[in-house]
Amino acid sequence: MERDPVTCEHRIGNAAPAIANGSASEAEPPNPADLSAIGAPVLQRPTGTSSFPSSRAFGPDSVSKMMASRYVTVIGILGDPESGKTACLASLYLMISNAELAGWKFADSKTLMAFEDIARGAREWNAGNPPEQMTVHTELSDDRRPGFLHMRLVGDSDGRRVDLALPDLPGEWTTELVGTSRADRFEFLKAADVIWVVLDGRALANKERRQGVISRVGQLAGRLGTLVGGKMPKLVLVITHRDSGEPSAAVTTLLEAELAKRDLTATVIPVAPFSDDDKQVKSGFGIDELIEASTTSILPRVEFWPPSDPVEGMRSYVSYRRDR
Ligand SMILES: Nc1nc2c(ncn2[C@@H]2O[C@H](COP(=O)(O)OP(=O)(O)O)[C@@H](O)[C@H]2O)c(=O)[nH]1
Ligand SMILES: [Mg+2]
Repeated sequence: MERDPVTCEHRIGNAAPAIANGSASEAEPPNPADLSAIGAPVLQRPTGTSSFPSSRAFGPDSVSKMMASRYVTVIGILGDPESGKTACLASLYLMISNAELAGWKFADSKTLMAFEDIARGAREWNAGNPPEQMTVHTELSDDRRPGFLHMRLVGDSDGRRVDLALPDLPGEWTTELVGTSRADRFEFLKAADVIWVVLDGRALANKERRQGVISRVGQLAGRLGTLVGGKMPKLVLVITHRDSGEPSAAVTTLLEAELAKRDLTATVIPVAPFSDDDKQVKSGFGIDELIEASTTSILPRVEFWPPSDPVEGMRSYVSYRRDR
């Protein structure tokens, strides 16, 4: 400020005489309360959680908590060991994370670590060769509670947001459900919107194994019917190994007939979460269709306010939806 520096009151040499001139400051005894505060924390500890959420698989209680705040589409995934359940989830994750899933974009996932864990197998290529097994065999830390994966997607065409809760269950659970009807761990299916029954396409293509697989689907559907008590969620038959060939019309008809015996219908979707022959069928084939089928409701859409010509004396407003 262009004043003489010597006159500056903040200069060290200038400050000392100021204290010496002040009368009380030196003579006052130190306050004991101030002394005891020395070394104590300067700031209050924040009360919120200090770390990021774990992002591992959800327990059923966390899914319920999430369902309290928004609509969550719960998908039940059943199928024998090695049928391709984990592969479908890993493929879904790899597709959406590379923006390859037609019609959908990634919006969020609360369980990224859990997705990473199941997809890791597919990334570990040795010397340029794809791994023998793309997925690791599913084992749960808790044998009684399913672990859920969460993913939020946004539809490209309508901006629709869907939250999916997908459990990655060991195939042994399905085997035990069919064999011994052990159903306690499948309580969550009562809240499911969709059930995927994952079938190994190679077993269905094989004439000797085919009938066995089909009658097991029937038994499984029967067990599911008893489990959910009447109101069956939408059934999707997911046929993997599309890369080894398309399921024949005969197979689809037999599957549908088997379900019809129990008054059930299902959507059949052939998929190839991974492909041995990328030129014929690309890895991730059919996963977009699977998601589409799982997110569209079986109920017809209700037109919110259908247009109609006014009629003199008609009480349209009062009787709106009375006939539904
Ligand atoms: N080529 C090919 N391999 C598949 C397909 N689906 C699953 N697999 C493989 O089959 C094996 C068993 O699949 P997995 O998902 O672990 O079976 P899960 O026991 O039902 O979870 C894995 O090595 C997958 O990579 C497919 O459509 N094509
Ligand atoms: Mg698995």
